[in-house]
Amino acid sequence: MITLYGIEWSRAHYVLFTLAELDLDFRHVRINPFTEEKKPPDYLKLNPLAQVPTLVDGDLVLTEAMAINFYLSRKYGPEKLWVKRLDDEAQIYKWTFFAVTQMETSCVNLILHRKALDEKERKPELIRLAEQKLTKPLGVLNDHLADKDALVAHRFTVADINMAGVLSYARSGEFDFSPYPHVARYLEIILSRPARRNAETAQH
Ligand SMILES: N[C@@H](CCC(=O)N[C@@H](CS)C(=O)NCC(=O)O)C(=O)O
Repeated sequence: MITLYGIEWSRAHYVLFTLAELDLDFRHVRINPFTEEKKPPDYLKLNPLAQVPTLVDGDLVLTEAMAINFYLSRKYGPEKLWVKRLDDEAQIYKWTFFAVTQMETSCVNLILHRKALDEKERKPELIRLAEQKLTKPLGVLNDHLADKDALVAHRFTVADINMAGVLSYARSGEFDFSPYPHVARYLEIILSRPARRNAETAQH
């Protein structure tokens, strides 16, 4: 039995998208990382950083959302979400690391400082910095997507789940994607997939 820890608006949503694409059965423990729910010793044994998401699948305990998505894709959906050729696999890693290292902090800051935090904790300067930092990587991504609807191998893969998951924080944080029309079109395609919509509403 698979168990996923982490409420749906946390980075657990990257994993919920993958579980839904693969139509997998799982138990969802909706831990809110900003409350005491993440502090019980049993949970800290699974995730010593007291963060979400965490996945448990049999004897495997796995943290880090992107690692979880790679694992689920290779184990349960190699034909659907993974690729056969090593150079395509390398591109899955490249675009996932690109999303996480070049863009994730900025995307999360947009939603935190525009919407999620109490108004008195919001910092407009972090919004400006996030928008500025996104310019270069989004330009690169926009060029890459000019003639395609998927990042790797001309078909939907886990790289798209990871990229769209990260960028969805910017979209919810009211980032203006109009200077990046190919990214905007791509996001619309990926985020309107039925599995993604189901992942947002399903209860497990
Ligand atoms: N690199 C980790 C980051 C996990 C993370 O920061 N999760 C947030 C929620 S989205 C969290 O648990 N924050 C609470 C905390 O850091 O104490 C991953 O991708 O899984």
